Amino acid sequence: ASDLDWWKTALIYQIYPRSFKDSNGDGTGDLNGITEKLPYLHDTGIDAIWLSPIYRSPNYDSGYDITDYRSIQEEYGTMEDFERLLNVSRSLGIRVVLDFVPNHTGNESEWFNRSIAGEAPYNEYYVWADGLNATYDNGTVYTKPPSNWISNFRKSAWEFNEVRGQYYLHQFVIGQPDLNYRSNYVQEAMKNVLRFWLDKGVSGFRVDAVNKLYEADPNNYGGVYPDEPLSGAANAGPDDYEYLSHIYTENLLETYDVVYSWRDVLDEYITSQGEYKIMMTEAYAALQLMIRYYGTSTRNGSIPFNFSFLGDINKNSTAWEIKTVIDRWMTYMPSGRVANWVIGNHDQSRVANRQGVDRIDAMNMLALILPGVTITYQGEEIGMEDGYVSWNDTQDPQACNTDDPINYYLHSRDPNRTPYQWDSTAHAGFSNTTGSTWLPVADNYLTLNLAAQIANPKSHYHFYKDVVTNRKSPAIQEGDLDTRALSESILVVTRLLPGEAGMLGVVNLASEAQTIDLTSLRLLPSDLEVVASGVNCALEKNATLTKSSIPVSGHCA
Ligand code: TEU
Ligand code: CA
Repeated sequence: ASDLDWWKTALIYQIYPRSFKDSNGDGTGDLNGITEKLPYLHDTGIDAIWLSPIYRSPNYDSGYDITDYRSIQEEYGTMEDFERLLNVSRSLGIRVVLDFVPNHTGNESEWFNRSIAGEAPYNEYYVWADGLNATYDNGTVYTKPPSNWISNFRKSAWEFNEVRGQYYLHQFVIGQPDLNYRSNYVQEAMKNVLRFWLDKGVSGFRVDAVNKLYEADPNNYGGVYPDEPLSGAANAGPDDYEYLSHIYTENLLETYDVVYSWRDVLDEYITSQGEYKIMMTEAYAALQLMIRYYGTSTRNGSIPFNFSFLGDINKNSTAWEIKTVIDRWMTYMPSGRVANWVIGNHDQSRVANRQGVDRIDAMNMLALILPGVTITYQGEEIGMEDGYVSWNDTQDPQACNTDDPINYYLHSRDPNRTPYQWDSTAHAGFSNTTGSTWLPVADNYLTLNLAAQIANPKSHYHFYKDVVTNRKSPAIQEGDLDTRALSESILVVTRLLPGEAGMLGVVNLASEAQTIDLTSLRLLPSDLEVVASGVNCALEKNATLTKSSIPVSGHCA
């Protein structure tokens, strides 16, 4: 695809830098490790890499608490290392997309420290508020937070700062103070962060937690931050995020204009760099709210991540249900916009755990043959599984903040962030440290690793790579989409383009082999080609369909 159109069908590989490849033996992944593995990514056929945050950070939230947006995390390397990564990527035809974290900085940032000190204009960079006076039953007066808001990672979203004598808002951990988007200074400062990296030649951004940018404006509520109503969610305690309905802290309408204004910044670079810059926004929200990120009839926006494969499909989903999930997005998406498919990320259980090992190939295939952008989270191409991380080894604040050494794992994102399993050597080839790796390597690495899968033609990796090769066909790049559930267990996806070989993907969710009657589909040109079928083994690849039916293997026993 051309430099202006590449993003419309980009296969983007999400790299979690801490866990991808450690080049200097300190047990933590780094930029030179990524550069070292670029030839592998090129050989796999991906178009771009998205790097989870690589900026300086004390790691209260694994790098999403940023000290300086224009710096490189020391344990990951230097700015020169980054520029080398960019150059090597470019020489291989791989574009680099960065993580842009606009909702909050880290609490070690200079902006925050100047804000604490009350220095203009930083004084208004964050969401500061006075505490409220309250009285205990015994008559003692005390101060309580400005509202009942709860952090995504449990407990009050307000933290008192002694020096400034006020509370600041943090929708995530205490070390992630929320920026104040009602300040024009913040709006401009963040646009300049985008420009800093665009000037270096990055190809766009994944935008973090964008639906948290704005909170209710006290000016509209008699000068106070309004309390959020109880959600009524079962099993949610008063410290849990799910305890409240987030009507004042999520998806406020002001958000969209900011996203559209970032699009304008990115578009400044189309002429100067001759390349379209992608923007993908992360917002877990209702479909109608996500769709608005695309833009309006007069303004362009971003590509909202489509998280429905993560949230709305499980181990028991039928072919009909999966079809519904696909069709829903395609129906709601405004015409002329680009879809996006996500089957995993660093915040969610692995596909192997969420949808089951039998469905790894099916999910990879769907994500790769549907129209639009697709994201592969590192390790999904080999079907990595959630690793075991003990309470003592736990890093994720979402788990630590439960203070519960027994049930913490229900909230932990560490299991899906364990180091990439390259081979069967020590630390799975991720690191040659003599100590320990930042998170333990999953103990199945001796058998589940890339090297073993490269050696096995029936592996997840070879299946993935074959579909990636097929993805480059005109039919998958541009063809029309048709989805059909022939039964509870057979899902058929076709991509047809007049004058080109069509592409057909069949998912068999049953454990036994089945034969499907293609004539019943009534859409088969004689040159339709099978991309892949079956689940996990015995794939019917590249068979030209001159016959009226094809056998579809069941998943591996
Ligand atoms: O996640 C945003 C977000 O909404 C998360 O709370 C998500 O719902 C949760 O992790 C699911 O378990 C983004 C990043 O992807 C995440 O890693 C960060 O922790 C978070 O923002 C704060 O920056
Ligand atoms: Ca916010």
